Amino acid sequence: MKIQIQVDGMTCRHCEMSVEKAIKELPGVEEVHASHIEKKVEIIYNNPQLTKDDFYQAVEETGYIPIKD
Ligand SMILES: [Cu+2]
Repeated sequence: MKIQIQVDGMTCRHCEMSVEKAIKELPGVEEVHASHIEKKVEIIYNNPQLTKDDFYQAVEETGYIPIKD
């Protein structure tokens, strides 16, 4: 499964890594690519129980701002 979410507040590679690390801790997440320039996070995962809200929550816990659609 693949999903893309919008995240505000990232300004550099360090921010991207914080977001990537937080999302990678969710069960079944295989790959995370965050871009502060595009304000996007792409997630590849293999767990049908994960929802967008789980990703939003993981981002919020890092202090960044998910743009919920
Ligand atoms: Cu940063």
